[in-house]
Amino acid sequence: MKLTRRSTLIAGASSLALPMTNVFGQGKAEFTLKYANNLPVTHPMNIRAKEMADAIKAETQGRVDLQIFPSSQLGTDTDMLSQVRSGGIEFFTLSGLILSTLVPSASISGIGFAFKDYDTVWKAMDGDLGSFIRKEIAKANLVAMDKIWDNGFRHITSSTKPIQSADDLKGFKIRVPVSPLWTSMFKAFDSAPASINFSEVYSALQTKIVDGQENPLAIIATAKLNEVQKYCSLTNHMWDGFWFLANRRAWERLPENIRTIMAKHINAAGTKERADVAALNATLQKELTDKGMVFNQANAESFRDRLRKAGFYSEWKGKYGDEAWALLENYSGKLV
Ligand code: X2X
Repeated sequence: MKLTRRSTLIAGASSLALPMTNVFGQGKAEFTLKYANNLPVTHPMNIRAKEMADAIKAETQGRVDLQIFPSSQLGTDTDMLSQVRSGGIEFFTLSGLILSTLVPSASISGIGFAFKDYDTVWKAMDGDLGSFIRKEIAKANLVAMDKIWDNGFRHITSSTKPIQSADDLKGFKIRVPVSPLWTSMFKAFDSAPASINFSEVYSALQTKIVDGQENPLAIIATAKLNEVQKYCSLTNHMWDGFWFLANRRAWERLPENIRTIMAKHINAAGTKERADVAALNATLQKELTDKGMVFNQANAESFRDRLRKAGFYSEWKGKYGDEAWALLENYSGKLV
């Protein structure tokens, strides 16, 4: 699977796509592999991925060159999901909720207000809920690494008004990622959700196609969404994480010792990224406030209540089925 520099452009939507290079130089590796994601280079995901690629190159004595394409350089999440399925790219990190367009049960970890804290998230995702989802992902010919990377607990931002309670979401024009669960949740709030890939979010907010969006603080800050959003309402309405996915054929073509080294460094980087995101989320409110963002604590109970009354939980329990729902409720407590 020798890939030339030229062939790296085939998958690219733009000839300007350039991988983040690493310290060992280019062109001599036996395996040149592409890892793409949708986040800015300054997000912990890309900082840890860069370290990880260097560590993989070092431990394989230069046999593996893992090239990183951040910031949706190779296309939107929807495009990159097709590319990792076809083998146009070998690796891709994707929210389980967006992955659910291919693997329906992968969105279950994003059910509204399911996890009360990170402790519970990691118990579930490193435990039987996560392994259930990984098995479902495997059926779609993708390999999910053991450790899911953190995106974080999500909060709602707006250019027009603070969101204090569920009533404020009525008719609210909000961008959501491309995923049936996200659309369903904001419809349950009576909002007007618009499915937009992350690469288009900044401009959609800037041109007021939508008035708000929702994301963890680490993304609001690194993607500079505070430049186009005034209010940030701390809703913690769901947790989201990124599965580190590999194209199965490309993964199985690698020698076993290379796979072992790569999996070790990828999972270690994911674990460090989790700690980075948690640390950032603890400090970013102040930094964003200093830049002019106005924060408020939202009334979480009013949102949960609205979801219950709209039949959101019972609808999704029916879709996932009793087995998957029971795995979730082991960590979330009774939701229906
Ligand atoms: O698209 C988003 O909002 C993001 C960056 O959080 C995801 O990848 C789900």
